[in-house]
Formats: sequence, structure tokens, C-alpha cells
Amino acid sequence: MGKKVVMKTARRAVRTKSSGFRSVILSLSLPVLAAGILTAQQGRPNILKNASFEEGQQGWDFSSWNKKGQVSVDNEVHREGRSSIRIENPAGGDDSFLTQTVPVKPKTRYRLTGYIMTKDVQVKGTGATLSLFGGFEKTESITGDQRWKKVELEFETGPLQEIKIGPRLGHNSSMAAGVAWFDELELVELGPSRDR
Ligand SMILES: [Ca+2]
Repeated sequence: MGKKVVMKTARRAVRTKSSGFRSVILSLSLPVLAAGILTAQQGRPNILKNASFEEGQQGWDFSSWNKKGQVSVDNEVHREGRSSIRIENPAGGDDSFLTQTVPVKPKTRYRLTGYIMTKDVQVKGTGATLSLFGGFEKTESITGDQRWKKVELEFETGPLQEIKIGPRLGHNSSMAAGVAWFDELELVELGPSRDR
């Protein structure tokens, strides 16, 4: 199966969710509501799966540059629903990245939003962000002690048909120490690239 077919399937899945909006509201239970499907920006469907971490780490892959960073589901701390994802880097720091692989349309604009909270994040460069894998596109960097704060990133896909995206503590050549929580992520399609 080629990439194109995979993409078509993904699009159809999104459309089905969207067109089933009303029946979803009426018939589904709270955990599904909390999954973020219905909180998409301006009625646009949220492309991320398990975007509020109500199903733990399902759908997300974790890696840390120095293999010292740790990820866990936090059932005590949350911005939406009952849980958030927590990334902790030890003293000395690390670049820890939790990513979801998402099929996207080439030459298309997307917006990623989410909430970040931090405790004692120490870094000279980039602290806690939502980032795109493989480049430098990222949201505002959160450091120190910060209550839940909304962050946002708009980007264009260029030739890409697939991206990896998600919560990150630290960055390229930027080892961050401390704890960061992430919750209520949303990725929505905005429309064709401005330069196409
Ligand atoms: Ca949540």
C-alpha cells in the first residue's frame, strides 16, 4: 500500500469523525469526549489521537537524547480530563521528545496548540515546547515554574506527507532539566499553503 492510499484512508477517517459530530455528542461517553475530538478549534477536527493522554501513552513514542529523561502518565495533574503526560529530565539535563506520527497533506498549513506546565525547568536554551521532529519549528519555550499555559505553532508541510510532532523538554544542543506536563493538544488543518 502506497503512501497516497494511506493518506486517503486517514482523510476518510477524519471526515467520518467530523460528519458524525452530532451523533458522537449524543451517544458517546465521557472518556471519548475528553479525548479532544469535540474540542477542535472552530469545528475543525483534531488530527491527533489520544491528544489529552486519557489513554496513557497510546499512540505516542518516547525518546531522550542521553537516555536519562523519563516519561509517565500523571493522573494527579491535568488540564483536561483526568490525566496529562509528564516528562522529567534529571540534573544535567536531556532532550526528551514524545512524538506522534501523523499523516498530513503536502503544501498545507496546520496549527498545533496545547498546554504546558513546568516545575523548576533549568536550561540555557529551549525548555518545554511542542515541537516538530527533524527541524527547529516549535512553540514558545516554557522554563522555570509555570502554571498551565497555552502555546501555539503554525507551520506548513512543504513536500511532507507525514510528520512527527509532540511534547518536548529540551532541544537540539539544549539539555533541559526539570519537570514539564503537557495536556489538551490539538492539531488542525488550516488550508493550502500561502505560497503554493
Ligand atoms: Ca488530559
